[in-house]
Amino acid sequence: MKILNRIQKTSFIFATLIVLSLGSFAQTADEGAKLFSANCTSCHSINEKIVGPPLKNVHKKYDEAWIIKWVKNSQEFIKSGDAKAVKVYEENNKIPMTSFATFTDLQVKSIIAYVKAESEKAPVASAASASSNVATDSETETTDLSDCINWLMVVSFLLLIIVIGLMISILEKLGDIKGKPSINWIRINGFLLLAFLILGMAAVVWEFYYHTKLTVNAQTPASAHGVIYDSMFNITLVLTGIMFVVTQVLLFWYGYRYKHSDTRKALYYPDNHKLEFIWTIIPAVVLTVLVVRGLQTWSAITDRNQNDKAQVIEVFGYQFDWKMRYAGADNKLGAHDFRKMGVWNELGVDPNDSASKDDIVTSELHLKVGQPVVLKFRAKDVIHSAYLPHFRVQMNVVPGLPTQFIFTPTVTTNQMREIMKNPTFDYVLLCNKICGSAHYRMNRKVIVESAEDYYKWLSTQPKLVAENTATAESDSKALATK
Ligand code: HEC
Ligand SMILES: [Cu+2]
Repeated sequence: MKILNRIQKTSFIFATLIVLSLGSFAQTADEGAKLFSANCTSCHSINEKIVGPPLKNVHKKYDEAWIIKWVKNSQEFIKSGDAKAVKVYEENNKIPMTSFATFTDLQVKSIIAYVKAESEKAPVASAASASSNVATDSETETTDLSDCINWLMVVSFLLLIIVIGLMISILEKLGDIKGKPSINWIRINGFLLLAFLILGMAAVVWEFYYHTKLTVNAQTPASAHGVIYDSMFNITLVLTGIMFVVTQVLLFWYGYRYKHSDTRKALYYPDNHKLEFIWTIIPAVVLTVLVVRGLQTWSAITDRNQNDKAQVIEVFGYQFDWKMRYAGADNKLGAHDFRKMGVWNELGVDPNDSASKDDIVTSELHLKVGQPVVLKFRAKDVIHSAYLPHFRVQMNVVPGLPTQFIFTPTVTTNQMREIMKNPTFDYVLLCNKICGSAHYRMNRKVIVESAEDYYKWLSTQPKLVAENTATAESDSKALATK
């Protein structure tokens, strides 16, 4: 009995340990997922090559200590002459990887756990496709067959055109013999013009009906100025739309209605000053109204007098990601200098400037609802373009040329999720300028929330100077004294 009891107890302890360790494994992989998506996805994915190689099964390729060393500072590691490090570097055209010197060993381990978990997911999928081998085979067969059919169709289409061409030339020869044309080309062309008009207009209506609702402009704007912006867009669309319909109908209808006729002579009508005056003045007035309204809106949106009320956030663009810098309690961004950019200090913030002491750098853009915000843009390498489609915000991000955009977000992420009936919806910050091979990776989440939630989140983010640059400073001092 005693022995049984003991076995029961030990197995209970074992079970608890297993559950706990599994739990903590899941947790580290979870933490790793977050770190990975915030720091690595601009260059890496599990299965495809982006800037760096795919990381699938990288935990099998190297031991943990090697990966930790690599992630913390790959350049130093390569310089130290490690054979494996030099090899990856050379295989990847010597593109330097960002160093993550601030990561703890545990953080890198959690990323490895995540990569491991993701790597192990993939074989399951391929096993599934292996078991359905039969299906895959028949699938390739059908594609082969449909390839064949496609070619047959192309050939028969060409043959058809040749046959029609031959028939037409026979008909024309017949007409020559009879002395009277057997095909009335003028009539055919007239009807083709009319058909083109009707089909074209139907296509326009279809396109508007099906695709407009898929564009971001069909959604409620999430900023104060977005409402004016949308109304201007719609007014322009309606005016140009009316002009489009009127001119196209006239163009094609006249082509059909007044086609050549042997019984009618064209009227000679060289000019009419009154008419020309009217069709110059009306578009000129309409365009002036549109342009003036546009100018007014633009100067309201870019009014620098709003600066005092607005919260300052820096948006830093580089190949291929974004970083945000929050000005902290003083609402002043610390000075920056490209010469200070480095492993510890990606944004080149000057740690000696008192305004940088409370600056915070993050990978997500968090905004307070109803609070005017001025985004100050800075680029590290090439021209990028910050695009926040839901807020109707877009601004070039140019190296050496500060740009900014002031706006007020009015709809929180949660409210927008309800409006769109999509519980996973998120606002985005995109790059809208093709800036290099991984341009499409410049895609970061934007979260609009209450001031309360915002401060709660901000308080969990590390301060830039205290955490990173201070260490960098002491490091460089240590180096200098060496
Ligand atoms: C700026 C782009 C960039 C970022 C960001 C980046 N890497 Fe890399 N990584 C590379 C490149 C490029 C290589 C290939 C080696 C080289 O050229 O330096 C590489 C190689 C690696 C390797 C070796 C892969 C192999 O197959 O040998 C590992 C592991 C790795 N990176 C992990 C990470 C992790 C983890 C992160 C995020 C914390 C990260 N990288 C972020 C660009 C990047
Ligand atoms: Cu870009």
